[in-house]
Amino acid sequence: MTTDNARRQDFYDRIEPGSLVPLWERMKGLVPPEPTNKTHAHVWRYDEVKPLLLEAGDLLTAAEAERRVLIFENPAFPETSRINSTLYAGMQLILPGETAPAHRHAAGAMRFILESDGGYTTVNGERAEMARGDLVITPGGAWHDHGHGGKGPCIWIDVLDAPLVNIFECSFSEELGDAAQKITRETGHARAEFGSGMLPMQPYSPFGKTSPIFAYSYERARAALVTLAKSSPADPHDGYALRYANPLDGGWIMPTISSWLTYLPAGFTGLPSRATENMGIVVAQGHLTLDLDGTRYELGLNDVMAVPGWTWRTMSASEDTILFHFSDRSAQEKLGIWRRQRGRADPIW
Ligand code: GTQ
Repeated sequence: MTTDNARRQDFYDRIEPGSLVPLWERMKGLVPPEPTNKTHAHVWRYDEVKPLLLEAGDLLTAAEAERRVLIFENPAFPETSRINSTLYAGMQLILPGETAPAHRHAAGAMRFILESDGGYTTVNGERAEMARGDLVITPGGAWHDHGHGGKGPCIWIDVLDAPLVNIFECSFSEELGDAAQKITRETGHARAEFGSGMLPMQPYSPFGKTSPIFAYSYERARAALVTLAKSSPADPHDGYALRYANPLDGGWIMPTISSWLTYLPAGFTGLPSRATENMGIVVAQGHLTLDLDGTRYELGLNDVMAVPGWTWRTMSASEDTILFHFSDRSAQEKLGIWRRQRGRADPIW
């Protein structure tokens, strides 16, 4: 036996310089019998992060920083700028009168607005006002700059698919050179053309695989959730959930990142479920109690949490609660690898 092992080791040592490795020593790691998620469940508290971000506002201008952001870096992935295995997220600040200068990149971004009185973003020449709870997207490749003509700090959560783009080694980026783009279209143009329950007669997709609507209103979404809760039962696992949808195909609004809003009425206690997607949660209203594989997490207003995939999770809420969810489900579905169990007996295959 020992001689066998010694002979094998000798073989491995001899093939190693030729950049060869025996699969039979690696099989379990290559195709694990079930997901072995490395992402840590981690909470970033708004009342801890916001003062630090405001302090950064004193250290440098938005123009100097290009983007003044504190990255949510998962403790499981130091130095990688990831909130979980596949996604980037951070908290961005601009102050009145500032501009985060125009640039574009292959990575796509979505932004969930936490505080804004007069903040706006411009995407390919069209401006969108940003109000609390709004979701604004920057499609991959689209020019974008952010500005603030109002009062107080403007703060939002950025979610980018940059880690995925970088796994594929497909990143491009460039700066425009001017702080702000020229405005070429009326504010509200995209929403009028694609987001009023109607579509252009001649089909076209200005942002390719990303939704042509780049600003989704919280006011409208919140009203929709509350209205549907009046006359339909909550999903026993997910509460009332509506996803942000691309009006051109009904799919997710970005090819890589999924996003949805969840409404949990006061007293909601959910059932456990789990899915392979790597997820993040932002509390938009109320308070979430989340049980993850038997560990309890309490999330308050504007807190952000990284939720590892394939973990049994159960949501409950003692007051009316609204959550912004984001995940890599959109990418996983395209690759045909997304799986979910809504009960322990649910089949995986
Ligand atoms: O606002 O364009 O958090 O390019 C990271 C990279 C925000 C942005 C981030 C970015 C942006």
